[in-house]
Amino acid sequence: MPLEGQNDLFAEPVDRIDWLRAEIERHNHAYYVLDHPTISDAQYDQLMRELQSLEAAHPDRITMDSPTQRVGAAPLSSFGSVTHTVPMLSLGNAFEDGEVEAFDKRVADMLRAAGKLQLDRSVEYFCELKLDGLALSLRYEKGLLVQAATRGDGQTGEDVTANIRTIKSIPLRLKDDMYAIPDVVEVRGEVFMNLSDFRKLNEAQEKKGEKVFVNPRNAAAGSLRQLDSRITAQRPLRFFAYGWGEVGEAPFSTHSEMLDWLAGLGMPVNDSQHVIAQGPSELLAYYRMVGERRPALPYDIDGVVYKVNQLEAQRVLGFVARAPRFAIAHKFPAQEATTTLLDIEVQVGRTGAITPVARLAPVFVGGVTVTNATLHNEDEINRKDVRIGDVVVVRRAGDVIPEVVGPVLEKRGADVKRFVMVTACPVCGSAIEKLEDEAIARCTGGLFCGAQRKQSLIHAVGRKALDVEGLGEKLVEQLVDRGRIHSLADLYGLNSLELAGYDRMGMKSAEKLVEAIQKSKHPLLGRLIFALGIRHVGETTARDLAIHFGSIEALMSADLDRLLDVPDVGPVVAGSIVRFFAEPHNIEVVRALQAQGVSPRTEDAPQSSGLSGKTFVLTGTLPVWSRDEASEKIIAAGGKVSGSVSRKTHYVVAGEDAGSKLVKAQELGVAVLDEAGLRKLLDS
Ligand code: 9MJ
Repeated sequence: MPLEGQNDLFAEPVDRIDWLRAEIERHNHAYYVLDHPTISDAQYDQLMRELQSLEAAHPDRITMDSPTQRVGAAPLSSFGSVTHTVPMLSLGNAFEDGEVEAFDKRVADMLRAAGKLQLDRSVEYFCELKLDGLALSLRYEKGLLVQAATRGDGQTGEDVTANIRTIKSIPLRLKDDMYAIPDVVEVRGEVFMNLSDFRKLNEAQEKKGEKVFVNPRNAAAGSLRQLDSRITAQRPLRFFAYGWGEVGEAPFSTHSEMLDWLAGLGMPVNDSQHVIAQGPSELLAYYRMVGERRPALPYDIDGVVYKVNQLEAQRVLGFVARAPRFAIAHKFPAQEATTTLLDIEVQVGRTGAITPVARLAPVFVGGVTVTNATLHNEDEINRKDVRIGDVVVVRRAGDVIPEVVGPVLEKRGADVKRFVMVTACPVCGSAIEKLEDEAIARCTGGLFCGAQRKQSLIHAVGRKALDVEGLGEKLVEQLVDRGRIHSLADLYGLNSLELAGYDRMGMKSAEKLVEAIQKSKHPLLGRLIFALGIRHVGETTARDLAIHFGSIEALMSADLDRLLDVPDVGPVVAGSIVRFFAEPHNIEVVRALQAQGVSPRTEDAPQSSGLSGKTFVLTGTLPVWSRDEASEKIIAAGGKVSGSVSRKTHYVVAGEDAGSKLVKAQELGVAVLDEAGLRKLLDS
């Protein structure tokens, strides 16, 4: 009998079980699909524990759609096979603009011939991202998830149901509050892993001494094909739906409506970055826009997909072989490729850091031909077990420096050689030192080392420092190699006549360069401090120091305590500055610059505004500004930009695809703004 009062509803544990299940899945949906948590982790755990104990007391009530069943089950000996009732198609590919134009022409011609498109109209396409994951088909019967299968050869795939149940964003039961659910609903989409989750997973794997994965796709594939679903349950897999297979009665007539319908059933749908476009020029514009945003996306994509939006038109167009005629994948240049590691050489950087560099057989990756890639440091080479002669995976994403991801072990020959770290600087012969808590080995030669001298000069004349236009790396190298420049101050003694004698320098460009050098004599103080190349002093810190001390003399004579008074300067930075000015040759550089007439202008403190002292974190893709642009504007208005959200964060500015930083902000109650909100704040 129900008791009196508020608990009436749940007087029977059995009712409470149903309520808990619905409640937990509601929170799962809010957290994993909508990216908008509605309760704290602790409250969620409490609901889960209560459900577990009720189910333990009533084992007859345990059902497959209970959230308690998402933890994984006993290992399988092999995967069963599943015959797809509607084949799982793959997509035709286009790489060149011309192929996209040809695709659109084929589609338009066929639709016109069938009387489905007027002569003067363009075809309407739904354009979406092409996730670089694994295709999956989910089968729901009477709303309940009964089967999950990989694509396989398109006709027959593998039964991965036990693994898929552990993915919290995939509903175990479809939501029926918006639509009546057909008896059979097959949802198709992509299983993938976010880049940040992938990195965390690899760190954890490494700590446990287990296999690290070369990329998110491999990690997702390995996790999906685990016979032990308890392991899959620990892996941060995600899913986005983009299509359907067998569906009883389909209440939609366009691809775009179909996605809305799937979202209404509780399926995760990628609702960002898609557009409806008409005709080939809009398709190509979309491709280029996504290409620019690609490096900032939280997951890997390998292209975009154009799909004819009208389902009736799709039906008319039909299929060729195993691909639909109504859709095409427009691929980006691959960000990864394999090639042979010919040798490993070391380079000496500005601060003496010794970086091993891979010399590679030329390979086309990320849209360019790559012959060198960084290997970061010795530990990294050992960790990745990369050997000279190996076939290696090379990655170049966006404008990021190409890197060697790892060896292809199956292709390792018998004659590969391990890398041996140098014990003396290859440029100046000085000893190499490696501090205990640092991964990086360093040449101890300081400015005695030609390599460090060159790099210091390149840094000092760079855009963010003294900004000497027309003085490139090649010229600096020649000037140092010929002994013409020993330190920065020597730059101011150069004349156009001698400069004109250097490679690729005419009299005109030499004169222009001398003018640029003279112009750089009066930089802002912060830029001059940055130009000195003090370790741990980036452009922002240099500016803070300039504002705080007001002159180079005051900075040079500051002790540790005075330095620690500067906002945002901690012991590491302060120690580095004290050590820098304790070196007589660094003082000499400053004196020599002064003797050449270099005198900086004082730095204006940012105007006191609503933003001074406020810390911002930027996340996701903003509609108009890039994150760099937004950062610059915040800093110019006196605010600070940080990379991680904490209780000290004042605002999180979130764009599309904001992920964990936004969740954290919501958990901590940090104010969240969009770009428009930020603009308002800046304007006020
Ligand atoms: C991916 N991989 O994101 C399709 N895909 O459509 C999207 N794949 C697809 N669509 C039909 N967005 C077959 C495959």
